[in-house]
Amino acid sequence: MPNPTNGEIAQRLREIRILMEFAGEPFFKFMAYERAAETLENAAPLSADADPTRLTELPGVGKTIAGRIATLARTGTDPYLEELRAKYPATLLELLGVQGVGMKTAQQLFERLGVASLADLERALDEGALAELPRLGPKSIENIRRGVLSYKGRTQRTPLGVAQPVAREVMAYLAARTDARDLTAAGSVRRQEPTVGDVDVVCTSDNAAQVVATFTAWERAEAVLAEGPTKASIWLAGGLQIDLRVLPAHLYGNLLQHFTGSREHNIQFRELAVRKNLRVSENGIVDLSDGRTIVCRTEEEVYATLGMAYIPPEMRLGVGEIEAARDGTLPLVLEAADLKGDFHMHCTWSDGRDTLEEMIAACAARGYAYHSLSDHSWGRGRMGLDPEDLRVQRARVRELGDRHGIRTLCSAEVDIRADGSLDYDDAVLAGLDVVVASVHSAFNQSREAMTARLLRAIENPYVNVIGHPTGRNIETFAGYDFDHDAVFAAAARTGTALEIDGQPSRLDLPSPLARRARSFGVTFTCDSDAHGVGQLDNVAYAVGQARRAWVTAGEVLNARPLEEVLAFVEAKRKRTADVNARADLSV
Ligand code: DGT
Ligand code: CA
Ligand code: CA
Ligand code: ZN
Repeated sequence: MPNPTNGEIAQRLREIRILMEFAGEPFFKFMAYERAAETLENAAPLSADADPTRLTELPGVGKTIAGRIATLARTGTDPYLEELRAKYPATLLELLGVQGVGMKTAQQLFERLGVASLADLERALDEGALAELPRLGPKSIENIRRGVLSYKGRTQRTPLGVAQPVAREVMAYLAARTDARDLTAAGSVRRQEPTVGDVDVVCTSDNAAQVVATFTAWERAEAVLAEGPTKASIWLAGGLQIDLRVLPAHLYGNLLQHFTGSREHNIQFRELAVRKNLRVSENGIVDLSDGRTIVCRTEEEVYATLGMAYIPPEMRLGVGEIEAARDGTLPLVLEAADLKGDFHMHCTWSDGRDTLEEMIAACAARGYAYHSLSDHSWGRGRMGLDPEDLRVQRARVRELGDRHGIRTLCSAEVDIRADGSLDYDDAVLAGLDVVVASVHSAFNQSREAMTARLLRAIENPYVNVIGHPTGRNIETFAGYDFDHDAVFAAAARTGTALEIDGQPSRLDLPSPLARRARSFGVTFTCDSDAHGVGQLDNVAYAVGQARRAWVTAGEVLNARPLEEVLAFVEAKRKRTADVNARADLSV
């Protein structure tokens, strides 16, 4: 174990302090730990063999605490801390972190109701058990209920796929019931972060009070956290917070830019402004040479005032976009309207909810020029298509595509087995128009094995797209381990596209990796991975992630006309055949 830092030791001292207070120790005793924690945070780093007698020279550190600090520095823990931990579950700290739950209330909850965690507290609230406690009126109980929501909101991030529809829903509600204009989601939702802390919505109105009142009266609002003349915050069931701000119309550009963030982007933006003798704030841009304030109706004006290109919100991450916009090298990123099709979707033939014809009709209705049906292959335990099914589906696909006026490509999402071989043999794959291959099993292989597995799939002449390349789940799994650069290089060299999967739980490739893949010259696809008609819209999340990665339309296979897609497939088959022919000659 590495040496604990001063900060870590201070954290343990605070844990002791909280548990002592909880145990009913006298004020002066536990506060000594608080003071010692503060001292340590401001002291020179301790070594593991810190001498207890020297430690008493630190301000506010007596003999007992000096001994504990020395033990903590040496071992990372302390007998007294362990004694307290044995008596009180660690989850008590959650309870004490809830606004509205003071020390006294926490003690009562623990001793009388056996409430020792956030989950216990939620259960007790639901059962109405808190009303039994003395000195806890309905108002305090309501405060605790809000505190629980807030605690969860602070500690749990919400998937974009949940937050974005909520943002749309509340904006539609406000648009219908008030005179709010310029309704826009700001913050992390606008930047299309895979998960969000809270939802920010901004608008303009001549009647801010009415907009705020309508917002706080929304039927989905579980509790109102704050309400002012031009802003309010509500919580929904489950703890998702929505912040609303009603902005003056003439400052809309400045404020939207401010509330879109990211913080890093805004900091860099302001630094650049200062170098141009401009001071940026949410209330306008002050020209320091003459004291004039420039207010902007649109965000475009904000960026133009600083002499730079407009930066799309998804790119505002503080990762070089400011410099690129200043230098005129910011790429023109993919837009939803660039997409001409979608390569990844399932129907009832495998694990989709809607029929083949429903999926095809829905793709035609979206105005796609083409799309491909990519049901699962048969090797997995769940339903998948065997080669004969696939042959039958292929005939149906042609006929239904014609009927609905769209070119439906016959495809499959073929499992990449643990050894990198594929679930269909080459003769079957050769009969498909385009092939998606994905890893759905054996995620815990070694880095070497997983890299070799992916490379072998990429080398297959019939594999055109690697589906959800990292296998991550945005809430539960970071993705399997493999050599990203080796895979990106092979994908670029062989003409194999890497998918940006728009299913909200996946968003895979993750945008930082997609940005890296760009530097290898990789071609991407932006797909919905829809398992039903309603999920075809997921492609918008894929576009959002592509934009975060600076991906341009030229780099996206399904932004190209059908002939180019077919040529991409043909080129790989031909290239591999040529390589094999050359290999045969040299034998
Ligand atoms: P989140 O909610 O954690 O997913 O991330 P954001 O970016 O939505 O953060 P949030 O909701 O706290 O604030 C929205 C935007 O407002 C943020 O991206 C930038 C701006 N903002 C908020 N507070 C501050 C601040 O203290 N300083 C600066 N410079 N900007 C802020
Ligand atoms: Ca936010
Ligand atoms: Ca916020
Ligand atoms: Zn899949």
